[in-house]
Amino acid sequence: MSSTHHANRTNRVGDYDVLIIGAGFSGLYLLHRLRGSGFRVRVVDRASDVGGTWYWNSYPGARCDVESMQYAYSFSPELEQQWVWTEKYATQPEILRYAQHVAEHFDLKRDIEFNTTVKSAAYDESDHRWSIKTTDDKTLSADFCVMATGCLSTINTPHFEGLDSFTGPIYHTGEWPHETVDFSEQRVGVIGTGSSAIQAIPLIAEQVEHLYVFQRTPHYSVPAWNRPLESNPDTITSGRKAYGYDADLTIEEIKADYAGLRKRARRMFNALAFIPNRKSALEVDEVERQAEYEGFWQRGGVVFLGAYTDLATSLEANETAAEFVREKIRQTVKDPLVADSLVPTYAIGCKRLAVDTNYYETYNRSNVTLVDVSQSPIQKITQRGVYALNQEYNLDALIMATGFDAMTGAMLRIDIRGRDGLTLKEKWAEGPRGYLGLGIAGFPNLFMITGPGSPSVLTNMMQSIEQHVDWIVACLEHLRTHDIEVIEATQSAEDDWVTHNDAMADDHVRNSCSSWYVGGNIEGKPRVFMPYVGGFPRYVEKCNEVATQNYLGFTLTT
Ligand code: N01
Repeated sequence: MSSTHHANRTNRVGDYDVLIIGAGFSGLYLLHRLRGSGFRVRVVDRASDVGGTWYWNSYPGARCDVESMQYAYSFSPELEQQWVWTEKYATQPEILRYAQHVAEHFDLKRDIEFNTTVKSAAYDESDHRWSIKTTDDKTLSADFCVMATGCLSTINTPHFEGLDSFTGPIYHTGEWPHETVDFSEQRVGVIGTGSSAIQAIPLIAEQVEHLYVFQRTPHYSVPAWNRPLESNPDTITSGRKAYGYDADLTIEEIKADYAGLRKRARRMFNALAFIPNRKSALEVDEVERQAEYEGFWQRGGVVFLGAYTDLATSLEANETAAEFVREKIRQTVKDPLVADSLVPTYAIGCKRLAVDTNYYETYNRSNVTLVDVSQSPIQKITQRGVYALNQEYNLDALIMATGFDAMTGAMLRIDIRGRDGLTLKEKWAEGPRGYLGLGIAGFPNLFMITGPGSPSVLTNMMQSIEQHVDWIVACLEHLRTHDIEVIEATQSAEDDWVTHNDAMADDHVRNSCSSWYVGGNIEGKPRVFMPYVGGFPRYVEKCNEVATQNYLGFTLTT
């Protein structure tokens, strides 16, 4: 650090107080905060610009499924007032412009190295420093290293026999080209029907000659009812207002008390301001239940799962909501056989609920074919297309909407070595282990932002990112003030946290199917429920308690 004990090496080129890997929303905010606090910081990112996930996921239809007024930083009231979101759910280009605006406004780019991929990160016990090596053989070192690598940033391309033989272009939604891809008059195949596919399919279907969707598991989706953000309070319908949702406040109303909205959000399980129903789905009769689900359906968005308190905790309660959505699918999709294939049987919200515009309606188009590979997997990819159900589907282009090696992939693709040469790969062989999703025993002076074991992907990521960054900055300031060189999670604190996590997730509805939350989409990945399912407020309380008790569960060494 730039204080006393490391003063002799602070002027060496490539030496910093803190290295941050990733220039997405985590890395940007952390850089801003640490620089403001006098730390010497360097950020590296493999992309050629800021934005992280919003840089890479530029496929048609990509948007955030958290409302734009809430999916924005809260740390700067000036930024909150200045930026104008144009739609209820912002598009990927608009979010990327926001990230670029933040980088410009706070002059962040001068401390970021783009087009720089980290291949290894090693802790040197002799001088308590991290040293990272990049693929272009550059070395950077620092007292602390922070993995701001994102939860969904390592794409998953499943192994299909013959994939290399396909003669047309293959795209992945998670690494989409930045130039416009024109599919007009083409036969296009999409493999996968998760959130990315659900956003892309309706738009691609409008362009192509024919779209073939290869579906292994159907996904639940609720409507977005996306709309321009009105700035005139009078245009909000009284019905929606009466429902009392924060989402239906106008821009002016929110900006008049943005802090209030954030405060309400932080009290919520998923760090999203909305008004949930406080009843159990099982304590009301069928008529009331249907009316409530209809109200949430008409409101749209992921908060559908807030229609009752027990949709995430009781499979019986969950089934009532699941059946409501299944019925909506049956009503929307005209061909009953196609509708049957699109109806999921598992619990709703177990895989992350998708939010769509015209997804199910798209299957009523004559140029869209659903290929149900649930009973018999895709056999191979040929030169000309996809071979499935003993038939070749001839394609001009193939889209992999096959998701990510979530939560651990981005860290494990870097060769991370901690104390005694322990590799993270070895440490996480049976699944990720860490303390609060912030620190890892055996890996001193290394922090994660929204790592496994924190609520992260189950919450509004912006709130979780800010909470982690604020915690880490306060921690580093504390270490500097007290001349502490090394901080490391203790084995017992980590074990207790992992046990607590597992116990919370044990009977949870989200743990009742296969999904990327449990690594189920990656062959050979150990099944562990990775995000913390105990909710944002409880988690924050624990983090604050740890900090106020002199970083309880961490050893601090001067
Ligand atoms: O990925 P997914 P995604 N053969 O893993 C299928 C966030 N996100 O990119 O379910 C055939 O959900 C797989 O099938 P199955 C959001 O958190 C946010 O869509 O494993 N199919 C599934 O259908 C989301 O949850 C937004 O049986 C194969 C699909 O590929 C997360 O990113 C927008 C297969 C993958 O779905 C990931 O979403 C988009 C195979 N071998 C995404 N392997 C926002 O709005 C996999 N599949 C913010």
